[in-house]
Amino acid sequence: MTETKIKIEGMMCGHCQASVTKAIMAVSGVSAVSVNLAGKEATVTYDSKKATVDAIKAAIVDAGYKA
Ligand SMILES: [Cu+2]
Repeated sequence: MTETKIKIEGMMCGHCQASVTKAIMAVSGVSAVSVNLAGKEATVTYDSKKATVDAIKAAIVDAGYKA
């Protein structure tokens, strides 16, 4: 498993945090997500054989935020 931190812009409240968490968890190969609202950062644990940072970032952008 690989752990990476991704900077996220545009989260304003707990709802945004939940949306981003859900979007990242939906990426195939992601096993854990911890979104820090105040720190504007997500810590993502994923299987590098199945998921890529680019795919995770794309999911964040699709959810309406900037990665
Ligand atoms: Cu919000």
